[in-house]
Amino acid sequence: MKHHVYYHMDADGHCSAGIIQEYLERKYGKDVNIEFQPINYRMEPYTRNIHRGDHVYMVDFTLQPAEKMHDFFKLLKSKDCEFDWFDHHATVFATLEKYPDLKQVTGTRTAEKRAACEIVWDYYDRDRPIPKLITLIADWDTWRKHDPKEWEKLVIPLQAYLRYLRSDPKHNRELWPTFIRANQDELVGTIEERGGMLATYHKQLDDSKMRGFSRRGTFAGYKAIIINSPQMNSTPFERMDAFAEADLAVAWVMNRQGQFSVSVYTAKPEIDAGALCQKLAQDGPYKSGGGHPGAAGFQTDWEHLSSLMQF
Ligand SMILES: [Mn+2]
Repeated sequence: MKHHVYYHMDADGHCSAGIIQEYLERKYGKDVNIEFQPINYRMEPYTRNIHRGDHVYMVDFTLQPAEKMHDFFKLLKSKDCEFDWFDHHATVFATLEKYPDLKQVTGTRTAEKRAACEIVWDYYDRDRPIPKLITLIADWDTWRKHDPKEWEKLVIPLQAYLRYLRSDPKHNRELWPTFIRANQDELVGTIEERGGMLATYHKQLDDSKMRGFSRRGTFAGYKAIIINSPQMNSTPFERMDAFAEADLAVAWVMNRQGQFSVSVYTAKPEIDAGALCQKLAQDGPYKSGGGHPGAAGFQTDWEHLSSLMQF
């Protein structure tokens, strides 16, 4: 029997998959057969290796559009697979509403401000105290800045450190079991020191990129700061003076498939970036998009994207 773990390609998804890996290694031994399947909105899930009776997990992710999620569920059902599904993105509830039979899938779908790695931990490991590492990743993923000092000192440095270490369990099988079992106080010291240096350097690169390449204009009718760049989060935008007057911060890039991948952020509570991205995705050719009220994304083509931007 094989375990197939599908997980969102970010720190929360990597960590969620890592928690399942650590759990399975304890339960079945280190040689347990796990196939890691990182996934993102523009990708098709690779399902050809799924055989009768396998155990399938999907963490921090819901296939979009909803039909795709339902087809995946039906495929697993036809192969008598066990299926555990965990997500905390807004898209999950629209999907459940459209296909109520998905509610029978085991796992956790939450509307609370909790990260996938936390709900996955609670499901498999609720009797062990949650490692500090996981809470720091969850704080980042759900943008919980309850302690601004810790945010600068640990939360952001941990993101840099995880990227440096290549935290995708598909590429680094040792990382998550080691980190989850580590003395968390010592690990926090390492994150602060090594991650801190990486984060400072990263910040300097981001700021020079923003100075050199961002433009002010409108996006889908909203006042926006727009940049042509991959791998952005909202913090370089937030450090700009113009951010206070803007409704949206937008980063777009042409991906390897030739599609245009657009990230949209907002600090305005009256704007729902997740709903906006879902709508804009429907207006374009690929129908793929969604996310959180403050941070979301979608895929489209150049014709549609260029029509959304005015300078
Ligand atoms: Mn997440």
